[in-house]
Amino acid sequence: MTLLTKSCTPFDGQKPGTSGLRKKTRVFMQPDYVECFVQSIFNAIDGVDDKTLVIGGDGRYFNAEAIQTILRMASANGAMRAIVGQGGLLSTPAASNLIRKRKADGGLILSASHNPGGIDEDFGLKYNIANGGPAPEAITNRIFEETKTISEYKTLDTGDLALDQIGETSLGGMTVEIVDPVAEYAALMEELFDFDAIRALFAGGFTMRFDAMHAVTGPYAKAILEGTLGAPEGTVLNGVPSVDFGKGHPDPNPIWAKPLVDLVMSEDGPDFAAASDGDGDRNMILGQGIYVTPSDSLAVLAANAHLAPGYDRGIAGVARSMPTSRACDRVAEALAVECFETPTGWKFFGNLLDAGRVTLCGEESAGTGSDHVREKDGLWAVLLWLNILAARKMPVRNILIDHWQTYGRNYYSRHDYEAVDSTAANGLMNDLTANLDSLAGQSFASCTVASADEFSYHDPVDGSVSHNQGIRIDFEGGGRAVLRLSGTGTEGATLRVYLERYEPRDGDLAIETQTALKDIAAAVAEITGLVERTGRTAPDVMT
Ligand code: VG1
Ligand code: CO
Repeated sequence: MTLLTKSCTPFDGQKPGTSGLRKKTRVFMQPDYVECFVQSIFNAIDGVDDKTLVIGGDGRYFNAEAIQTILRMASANGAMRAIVGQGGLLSTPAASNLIRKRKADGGLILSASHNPGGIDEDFGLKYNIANGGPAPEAITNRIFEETKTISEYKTLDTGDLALDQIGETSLGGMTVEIVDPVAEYAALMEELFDFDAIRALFAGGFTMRFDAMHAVTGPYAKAILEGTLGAPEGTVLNGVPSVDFGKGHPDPNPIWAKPLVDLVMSEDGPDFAAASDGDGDRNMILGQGIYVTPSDSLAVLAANAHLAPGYDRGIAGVARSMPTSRACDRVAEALAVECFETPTGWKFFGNLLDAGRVTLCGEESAGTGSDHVREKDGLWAVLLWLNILAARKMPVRNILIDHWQTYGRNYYSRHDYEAVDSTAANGLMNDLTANLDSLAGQSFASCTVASADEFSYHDPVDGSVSHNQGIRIDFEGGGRAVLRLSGTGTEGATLRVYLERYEPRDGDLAIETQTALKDIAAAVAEITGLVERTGRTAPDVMT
């Protein structure tokens, strides 16, 4: 086996976004593309000599090929050990857990999350640090700088390694350890939750459906829900991972997981339903006849986490991304714990979790998690809900109603305008930014702007500052709109408009969500000239 140093020329645009580098699969498949990015990661972290890396992905098209490339390069760059999920599979939270449990120096996770997979769809790659979380901006910026000047990479002239047998083999001087992707993760879940209570819940006839959307959580959900917890076979739907996610869009929201939503909305639907995304870090929660918005889910979990053994001493604090509704802020206030507002993307929670300032965190984009790993965790959220349902012995709907009657209700919805012309989307955001200072006091579609600003985050742990993290418009009476451009899209620009309105606990708690937010949506359209600029009269997705 020969060590090769190959010369290469930099590719444009290898800039990690909200969650790593995401591009069309064919972009990643260009000769040297993965190699240039991976060598740039290695260079940015002062090499991988003698290091241990966790490597795995969500199983999408090109996952297996990219892993072989990464393994050859890790070995050629002097890594000591690579811990790889069997068949190249690891959910994002399971990878985070493995990095922590095995005290690895970092990990490479291959995923484009909720985006479709296939040769004409999306692919992604990101680097996680030793705490198990996505690399913070200081590192992703360094990676990007490296990609601009990369001139050579190291690899081996070997063939592919079989990844289907659990155990150790070697590749050059590096040990490759192939592990069961589920085992360590399942053990962690058992430490956090009252499995006996959940087992009793299922034994008592409680029904559930978990839609794995043909993505990575299938084996995890089958092992834990149907295996350990005794839910009947058939509880897990679409549980076999496939490279193109059954040609679907593995995004657990009411649009892409519509069959599941239809099922729980029907009269004889299950008591509880949930879904996860391509890489297993997102979750959607439903109860019979009701959809739980991710922001409400975070608030309910914060208010009830103490019912699970892993959190029975209470929570230290909560953090939410800026566009996430402020429902959890009210819970934090009632619990007298700290509440933090961070930019979009899980990498901003890492410092707060490491410092013990927060126990739970969440994002409106169906991401919830805790200090058990450093990624959001779809199945974890589902199991915490199950633990709460087992403890409180009431339906999801009643838990939500009770929550709103205690804290008031934050009506909330996100409107996405996808594949918008980039120039038009940037123009909209730039002009809005330029006019921000003049908005306060003006009225639009019956809403008066109380204040408007561009969000900058001052990390309270390491003092770093992140600018340009989205625009916040607060309206009189407690309404709010947030606008930002997606950092995970691969086609044109995706404009995200986040709408929120608070209704106190003695107010009307049963308005249809879009109706409740109609005026705020109209005000945003008027302020930004949305229809004229984007040519869209309605969003592509509303969550
Ligand atoms: C989106 C979500 C964000 C999430 C990110 C990664 O980013 O809005 O909340 O952290 O995806 O999630 P953006 O920049 O497109 O809005 V995942 O499940 O793709 O790892
Ligand atoms: Co994801």
